[in-house]
Amino acid sequence: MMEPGQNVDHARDLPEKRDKEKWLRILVCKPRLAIQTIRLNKFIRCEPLELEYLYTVLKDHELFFLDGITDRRNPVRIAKKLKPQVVLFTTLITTATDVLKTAAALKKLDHPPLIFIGGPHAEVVPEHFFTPDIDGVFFANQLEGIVRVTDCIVRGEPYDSVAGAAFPVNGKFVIHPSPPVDPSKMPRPVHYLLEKSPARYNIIYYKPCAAIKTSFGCTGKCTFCFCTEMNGGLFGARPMEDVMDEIAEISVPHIIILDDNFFTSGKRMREFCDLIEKRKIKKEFIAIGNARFIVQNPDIMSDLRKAGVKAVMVGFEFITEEELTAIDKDSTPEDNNRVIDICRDLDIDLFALFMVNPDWQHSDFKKLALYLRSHKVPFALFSTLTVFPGTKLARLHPELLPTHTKFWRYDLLRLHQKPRHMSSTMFYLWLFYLYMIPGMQFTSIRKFRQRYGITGVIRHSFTSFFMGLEYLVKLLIWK
Ligand code: B12
Ligand code: SF4
Repeated sequence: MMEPGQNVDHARDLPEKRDKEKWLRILVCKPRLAIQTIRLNKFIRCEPLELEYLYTVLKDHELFFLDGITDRRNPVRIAKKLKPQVVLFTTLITTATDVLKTAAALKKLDHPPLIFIGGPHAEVVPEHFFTPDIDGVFFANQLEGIVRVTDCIVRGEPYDSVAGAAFPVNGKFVIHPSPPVDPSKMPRPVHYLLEKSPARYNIIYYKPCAAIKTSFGCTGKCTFCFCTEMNGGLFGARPMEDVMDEIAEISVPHIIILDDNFFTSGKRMREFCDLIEKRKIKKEFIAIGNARFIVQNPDIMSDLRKAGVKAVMVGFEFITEEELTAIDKDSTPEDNNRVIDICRDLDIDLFALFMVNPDWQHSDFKKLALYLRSHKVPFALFSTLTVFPGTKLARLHPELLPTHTKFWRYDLLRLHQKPRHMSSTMFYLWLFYLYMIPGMQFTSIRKFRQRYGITGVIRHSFTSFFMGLEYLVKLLIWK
């Protein structure tokens, strides 16, 4: 928990400073992860950029932050002491159940606060939060919306027609549409929490690591993907000069770029490289990007490497043409193979993201295991193909939508239907086995040794193994 917000003079587009008497006391919560879900904390602790964006636009109020990822205290107990007038929740589908329960408990306090919801899940499926305990759900241009609403509250005016949000009127939520955010008008976030405790945030061995977001939405149209539905289904990017100003202010050596696909155009990537050089910025970047761009632009990838892009996360998804076509992925198995070679040649760390399908036979798992070994994939993550509410896949298969409220089940590992050719236990054992393969490869051990020395390799191997075991136990207990 942090002290009430202090003034930082370079945040832009902020409302005029208000009379202190009129400040609101606001508790901003990022919910804890459900006990049943997998915590990546040992390897990944991402800077909570969404909390810092909220800090940036609301910092004239008396703000208290509770980041459930690093602080497991109960928000209701904290609210009892603080008596905030407003509580804000940022939400993913996995935390929706917890948020709704917490909201119900907050409304039973002696001084019940107003409760507003935002974040990725609210952006696409706001209706999951339309309950009597919630006072507003923000789904488009969320930052501008919350500034408008808090201003109205301070002035004692009604706020229930603010665009980009839904508010209850006579017990029924009324939706007020808004175009998505205009990235060129977004405030530059103040990396307040990072600068306070830089050592707290890391992406594997990139430590300390900051997070930035240079664009919103994705140009890809993969059927299973939630990201392509975000930002009103459109893609919008911040001006690169503005991004550079943000990077120049960050004090830590590593930065993860949280764009769903950073590699959207050659022109934008060249601008990034030129500005990094011109401004003499020396940072290491981790970027999320698509295979097709990497394969079609090895020269730009080489420039990006020189500009500091040291690691890429690439959605390989599947290793067969048929499966890639079925999900409307714009890359081929050959593209994925080339990505491995290009990254190896340029000494870029590759984190390959794969999916496993509940319809798979044992032979499909074996094929993927063989692929990982023969292509020496150094780092990989595996998700179970999941039908997320709000996606194209959900529209195609409405019968697979949740009939329960255990939203924590959407951790991208759990099964939502019985596997077609094996038991659930066998499916999870295969998943566990796949997770163990990349860490045992010589290429990944060598990378860890370069970073940590031999004791680091041993420590990491133990951590990976026991974390894998924790995954397996949790998956088997809460199948
Ligand atoms: C980076 C990332 C992570 C990081 C953590 C990031 C973080 N800051 O905590 C890591 C790798 C740890 C991670 C883990 C997981 N993630 Co993730 N992640 C992402 C990714 C790629 C980017 C997120 C991002 O851009 N954050 C930056 C902030 C600035 O953006 P933002 O949260 O959208 O916030 C903006 C607005 O929404 C607004 N806002 C946010 N909160 C609030 C609240 C209020 C009140 C208001 C007014 C405004 C507001 O402020 C910001 C201004 O732009 C997204 C994809 C995406 N496009 O969102 C997936 C995504 C959010 N993750 C997802 C999932 C499922 C997970 C996991 C469950 C996966 C797993 N295997 O366990 C875990 C759960 C972790 C958790 N905390 O619960 C899904 C969520 C789907 C859903 N329906 O909710 C996404 C959309 C990916 C996908 N394709 O499905 N993730
Ligand atoms: S899987 Fe990747 S490329 Fe496809 S829509 Fe999602 S973020 Fe975009």
